[in-house]
Amino acid sequence: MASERRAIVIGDVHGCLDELQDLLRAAGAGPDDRLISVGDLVCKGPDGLGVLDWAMTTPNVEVVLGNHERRLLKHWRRGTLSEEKTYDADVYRQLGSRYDECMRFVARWPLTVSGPGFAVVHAGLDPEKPLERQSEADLTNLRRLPGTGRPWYESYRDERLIVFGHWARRRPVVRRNAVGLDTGCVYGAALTAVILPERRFVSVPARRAYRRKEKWDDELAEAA
Ligand SMILES: [Mn+2]
Repeated sequence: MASERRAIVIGDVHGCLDELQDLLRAAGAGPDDRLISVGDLVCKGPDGLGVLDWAMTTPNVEVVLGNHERRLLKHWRRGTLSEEKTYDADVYRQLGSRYDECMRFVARWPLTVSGPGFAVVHAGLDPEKPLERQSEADLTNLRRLPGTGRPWYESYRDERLIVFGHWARRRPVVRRNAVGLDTGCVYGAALTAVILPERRFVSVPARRAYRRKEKWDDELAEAA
């Protein structure tokens, strides 16, 4: 019987190319694996162009749109440059003359990527709606549900495993039907991937802290 193709879902890279390469090595990633990024390949970290280059030139890579790419894309489509975040200028500097080429590439990224029994989104979803009816804003930005203020995944009841990033914790969120992979590499913690269907976690330490983080939201990861 042919074994199911592995999917290696990779947490928020934020320009940390060295750690991405460490992680791919640690996971034993090869050309037969599906490599799926939760998005936010760029911004905050040192080498956004290097990471985009990896995604552009590696045929088995799929990326879902992150909130940072969504912001860059919105400005690119308007013909403006974003000044919404202090680090946006760094991204433009990193992309340099390849800015247009990079934005054309990012413009093709979907909001979700699916596989057998799982779906990957950048941030979260409204537990009351099917995946096909989620808003772009929720998929790229949602952390806590309006009203209760609780994390979206605590109210998510579906069987389908949702793998997400966006919410940096020192440890991954691991639940029956939801896995959160942002372990704050850009803040000096770790870059994490989950290998499906076996659900094996692989993590590599950040080589250094590229940005400071004042406070970590770890309390809920502990409770999960
Ligand atoms: Mn994000």
